[in-house]
Amino acid sequence: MACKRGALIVLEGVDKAGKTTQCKKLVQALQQSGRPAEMMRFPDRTTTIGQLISAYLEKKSDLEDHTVHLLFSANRWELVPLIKKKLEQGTTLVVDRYAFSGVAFTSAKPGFCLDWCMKPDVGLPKPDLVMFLQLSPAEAALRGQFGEERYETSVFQKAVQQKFEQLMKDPSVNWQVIDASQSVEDVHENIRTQSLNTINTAHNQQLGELWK
Ligand code: NYM
Repeated sequence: MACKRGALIVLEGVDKAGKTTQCKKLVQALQQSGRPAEMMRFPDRTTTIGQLISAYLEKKSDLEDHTVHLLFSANRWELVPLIKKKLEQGTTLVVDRYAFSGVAFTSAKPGFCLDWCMKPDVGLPKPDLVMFLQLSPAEAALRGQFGEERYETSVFQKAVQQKFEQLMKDPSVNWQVIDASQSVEDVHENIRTQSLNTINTAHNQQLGELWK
């Protein structure tokens, strides 16, 4: 009997929303309940392309804006064979950022439109569920200072938030907004419930293609 496929679950949101903490907690909870699950994150800074991106984010190098956008996308495409293999094997993937961050961050720069930014990611494996961790800029500020990396300013993050809101209007993607201002445990419970429903339905569905 062919094994049931895993679900592709993505967490998105502006910086400080708690994505990484929640991805880790979700993977742990799924594994503890006997469901194979692994975490992935984008950018994946371990690959050759990921190292170019990492140096750019750390301001150790400069890259032209279109170029770095395409590198972020290439960094997802290079992981597609692995993503498909894991899902086919029945492993659920919990992904910290995906193409939505790619589009939201680049299109927040002057001179970029959503449409151009989406193009390179058209056809990527389509997430079965995208949870947007919603946190107001004021609440994000209460969680402490931004780091030193590129894009980590409140002005830019506000622009990114607006781009995410535009992307969330697209009904072809299964968006769920999660109130990230609650306690870590309450947010986790919400995310876990949504994920379990998705894992159960993804079993019987074919993996889709994003924005196609
Ligand atoms: N980012 C992330 C992009 O600009 N484009 C992308 O495609 C992705 C996946 O990189 N500020 C930005 C968002 C973040 C930064 O940070 C990665 P972190 O802390 O590794 O998630």
